[in-house]
Amino acid sequence: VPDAASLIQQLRALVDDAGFLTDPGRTAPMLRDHRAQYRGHALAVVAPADTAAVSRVLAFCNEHRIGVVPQGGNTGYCGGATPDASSSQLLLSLERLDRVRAIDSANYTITAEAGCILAKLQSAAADADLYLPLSLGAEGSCMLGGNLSTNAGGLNVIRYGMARELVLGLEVVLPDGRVLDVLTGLRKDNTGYDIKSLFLGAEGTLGVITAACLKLYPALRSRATAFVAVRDPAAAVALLTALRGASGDCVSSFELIPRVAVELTSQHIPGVVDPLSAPSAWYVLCEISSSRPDEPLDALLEKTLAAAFDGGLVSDAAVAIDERQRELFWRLRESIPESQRKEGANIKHDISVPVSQVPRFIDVAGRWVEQHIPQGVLCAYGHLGDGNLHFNVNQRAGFTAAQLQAIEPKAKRAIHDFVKEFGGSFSAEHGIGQLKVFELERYANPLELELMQRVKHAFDPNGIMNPGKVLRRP
Ligand code: FAD
Ligand code: 2HG
Ligand code: ZN
Repeated sequence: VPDAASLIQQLRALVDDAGFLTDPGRTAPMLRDHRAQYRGHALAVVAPADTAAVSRVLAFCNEHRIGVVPQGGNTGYCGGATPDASSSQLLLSLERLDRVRAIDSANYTITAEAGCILAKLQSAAADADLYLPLSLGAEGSCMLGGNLSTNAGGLNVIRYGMARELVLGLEVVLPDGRVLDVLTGLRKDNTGYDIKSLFLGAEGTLGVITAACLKLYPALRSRATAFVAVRDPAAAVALLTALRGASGDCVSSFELIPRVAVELTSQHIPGVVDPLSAPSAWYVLCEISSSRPDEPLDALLEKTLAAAFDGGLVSDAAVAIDERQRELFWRLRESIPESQRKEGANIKHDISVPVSQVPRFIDVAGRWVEQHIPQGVLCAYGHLGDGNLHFNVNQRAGFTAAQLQAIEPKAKRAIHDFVKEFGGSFSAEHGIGQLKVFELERYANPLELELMQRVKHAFDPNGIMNPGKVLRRP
């Protein structure tokens, strides 16, 4: 059996010089997760330059039973891209696979490699007068391969779906090093099982995504954005229904924001101010958009808001008058996670229930938080249009992080049990990683879990792909 030093030497020979990372200044941040909840040690850190090099590395790891942890932008919330502490796993960064391979304007597609930063892909599409709708707060650093492997959601799901729904084709390196090339741009292709879809949301446990072909849309030419004080979450849902109806289903974002998030972002994030003059317990940030130029969307939004005001759903609203103001509204929303981090510790629950059930869920689960977590403040916000709330609890002033963290297991159990009662999901968009492996075992449909284990075994019989993530090691 080769020793670690010999394995490292052989791995080094499989990549070019720039692909073998040893500088601790570079590798240290790659060996902990974004929230610094997990720290790992790796046998080696490699960043192959192309698909062929990824293939060589995986074939070698499969032969020697070396666990492989793929990593993109390392912005994931569940520790999925962090190796364990054994120093026996390989960290495989996709960051150098960063080429846009093609844009086919008539086919409305972009083909790009896994290490492309999402914002770069959005810009590439815009340069071709097209639109890539995948958008999330981490878009300046998360990468396409990570987005697809977590089946990321984000801010435009209500109109365009999750990352999965944008994928037409994939290039994937299988654990044994073979390259599965199904990188087509076909919108119609009913030729047997949809194998590629299994890699979407698999969090690197079945293979390594090296490239993808994504759907694009016509560029947006009209847009209206409002920051709205709503009476309560039920009023927010009623406003959503009204806006969907009035706009011909042009709602592209519909985000719920509680007062505490406005306070935290105004306090911690430079440039963020409360857009409205009087405080309100709840707000909505909504956007309607169209690819038709000069559509009077502002007028339509104002008319809908005025009717909601008359109906007692809305107490005040600001419709963005220009791009600067629109950007400020979005900065407030997108910097909520950062402002929470600056405030102190927080417990995250990334949950979803049917949109119609969100108000009752906030009521029931919110009451539980109030009664059982005196050391925490509920900060429930997120993608109301998708029924997805970040039902987070922040550290309350006067209490320590440890005091909040002590209640985390009990809180998680109670909140996730409520989610189950409501027919919801305990992981709406952030995935499982290593954080929620036991939650998956507890709440998944047992037959579905068995099928997942069988799929894992079929794709990765030696168990080298991201061991211990999503599913427990056998
Ligand atoms: P990483 O963190 O590097 O990896 C995530 C998982 O994918 C890991 O399991 C990793 O092993 C695997 N992986 C990475 N690349 C590959 C590959 N090429 N092949 C196979 N497996 C791979 N998420 C949302 O869904 N919606 C949001 O609105 C949202 N907002 C966020 C806002 C902020 C400020 C932050 C910090 C995060 C947010 N996230 C959100 C979470 C995160 O950004 C997403 O999950 C993102 O898609 C992860 O991409 P990444 O490149 O950083 O992946
Ligand atoms: C968002 O929607 C992200 O801003 C982060 O998904 C959520 O930090 C969180 O809980
Ligand atoms: Zn989110």
